[in-house]
Amino acid sequence: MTTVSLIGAPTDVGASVRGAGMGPDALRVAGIGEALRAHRFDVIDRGNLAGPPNPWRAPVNGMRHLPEVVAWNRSVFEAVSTALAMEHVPLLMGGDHCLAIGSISAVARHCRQHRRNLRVVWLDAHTDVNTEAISPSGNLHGMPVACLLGHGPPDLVGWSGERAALQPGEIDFIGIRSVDADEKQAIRALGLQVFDMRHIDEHGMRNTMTEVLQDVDEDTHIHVSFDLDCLDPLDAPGVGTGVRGGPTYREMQLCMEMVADTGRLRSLDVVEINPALDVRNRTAELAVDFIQSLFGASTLAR
Ligand code: 6HN
Ligand code: MN
Ligand code: MN
Ligand code: MN
Repeated sequence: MTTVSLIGAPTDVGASVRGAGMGPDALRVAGIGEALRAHRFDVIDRGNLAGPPNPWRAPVNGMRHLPEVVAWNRSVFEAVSTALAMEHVPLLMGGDHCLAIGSISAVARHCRQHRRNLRVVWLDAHTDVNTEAISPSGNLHGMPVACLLGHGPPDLVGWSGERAALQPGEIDFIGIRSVDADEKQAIRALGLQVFDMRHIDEHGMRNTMTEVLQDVDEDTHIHVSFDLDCLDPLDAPGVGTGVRGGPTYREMQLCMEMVADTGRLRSLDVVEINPALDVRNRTAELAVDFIQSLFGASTLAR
């Protein structure tokens, strides 16, 4: 039986809107553990990691709260590494999206040690490829992908054992509709594969996901990094940086189902749920709904 390790990281140090630190408990209240157990997973809730409070300061050298972001990511890196070493599926409950640095660095190191191919599926309205030199906000939740590709402050780069935890060809972005001007240049320079909303409009989610998952094989470890602002804010109001025009409920379900069908999902981030902005925990409940599909609940054959 597969064991899912729930890891809470209650912080919003990477954002400039407060509230994402309450995400882990919102997911627990929405029944994340019970939902996975109902689908016959073993679930261990590791509780919440500890870390520094949000000091609520202005950016320094283009980055807000760098020491705090480093500290939180260190804890996430350790916890995710521990879960992977036990062959559990780590499910990181954020927190803001800066935590993907620690989470995916741990996954990348694990994949290299075990000679597995890594595929990261980044579900987000944003690409999060800013660096401290080009970020308009200084918020580190807009920079995790750049750090994972080896472009960021020394303190946030190289944790996987190599300068770049990820190669550009190992990550695909889905649902994108908000990219900053200089961030676009960075995406082009890096050669990243971005399936933006325009692509989904024109080709549909089915063709998009077929392309994303085409080279997945039995040695592939799929990591999904699920930023809830990928969804339309009409469906998921509890996010700090919502952008209208996201995938529909069914499009997102199909995306999750097609990942589930591969049988290769091995780790997951669920981030950016902001209960302070939510309506009756709707966003956390929606997240649990999609997570169940991602783990194969809506496939009739299982
Ligand atoms: N997120 N591109 C904007 C920035 O400030 O860099 C927004 C980033 C949002 C990050 O939602 O994970
Ligand atoms: Mn994000
Ligand atoms: Mn986002
Ligand atoms: Mn690709």
